[in-house]
Amino acid sequence: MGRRSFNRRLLVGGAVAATGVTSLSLTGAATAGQTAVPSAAAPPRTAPAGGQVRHLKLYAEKLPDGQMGYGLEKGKATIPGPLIEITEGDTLHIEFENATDVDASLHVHGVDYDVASDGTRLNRSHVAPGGTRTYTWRTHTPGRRKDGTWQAGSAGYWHYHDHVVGTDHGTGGIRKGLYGPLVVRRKGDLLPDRQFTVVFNDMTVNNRPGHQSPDFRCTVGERIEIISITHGEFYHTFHVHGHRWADNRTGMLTGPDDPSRIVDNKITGPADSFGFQVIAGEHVGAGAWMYHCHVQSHSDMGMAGLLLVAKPDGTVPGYDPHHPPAAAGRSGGAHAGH
Ligand SMILES: [Cu+2]
Repeated sequence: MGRRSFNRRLLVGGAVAATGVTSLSLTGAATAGQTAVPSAAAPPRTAPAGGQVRHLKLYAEKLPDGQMGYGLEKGKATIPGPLIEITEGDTLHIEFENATDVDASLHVHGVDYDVASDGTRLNRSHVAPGGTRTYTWRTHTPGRRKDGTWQAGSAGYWHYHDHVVGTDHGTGGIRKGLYGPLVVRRKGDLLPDRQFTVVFNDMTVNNRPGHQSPDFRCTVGERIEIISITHGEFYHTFHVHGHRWADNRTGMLTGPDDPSRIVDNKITGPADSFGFQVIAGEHVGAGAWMYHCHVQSHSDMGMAGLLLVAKPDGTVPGYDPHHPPAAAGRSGGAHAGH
């Protein structure tokens, strides 16, 4: 389940059929199931200019285990919800259907919307059970205001979540899994071959029970993108073994003079989000590389999983999937990662 739960993308308004796919990419990156073929010579694809008007249907549902999730099709809700990708300048109309038996909503971070798309009970922008509502997210490019000052664009690693289940702050909805990632690209941003979303929610990763955190699989040389979101009551520190990134908007340096700090660990608090791209296994090779919260008691309690970087033949050196370190917790996975 873990492998299916992290890499779900869909091209809408593009050429890829939607059936059975549970996320939305409007920037042309690889889709789920496609095997990216890394090439050392070919430059990575980049995000095209925005300015499109997009439409998307999104459902909120109760899952069989009592949790809740967002999905692009009925019966296909996931935790986290679908990865939605747009480009600065795009407008996205989301027809949201509340298929749960309680009031629910869709509230987004980072982009532009009016109060009717806020997704809170206080301005009546939530949805009753069985109801639908269209939420509109707008984005803009960076530029100079008329007064000469500079305004930021919408690009970033953002997220969306319910804001009404349980309390007027969506505390119950977030706890049960009503959240998902949103990536807003800037024209020219590099596009990844593969994407993984890691949500530290209370003491879980992606609402999975302790010591059952998802593993993420890729092939050495692929340009992978990790989207990190935090929810719940605690602070966490996201760490991945063998890889490092720039602590800026894209997670990548733009050139030799980019002063962004290089990190391999980042502290996050509730509702924080960030992301980055790395070349899987670059300078370190294929292997079962741990990722985990670096708050020691949190990793001990199971907030740890594996970034499985396979060799081109599909094998992961030192990793035996038939003997997962479940009994001893993911801490046992350290053997595979070292
Ligand atoms: Cu933690």
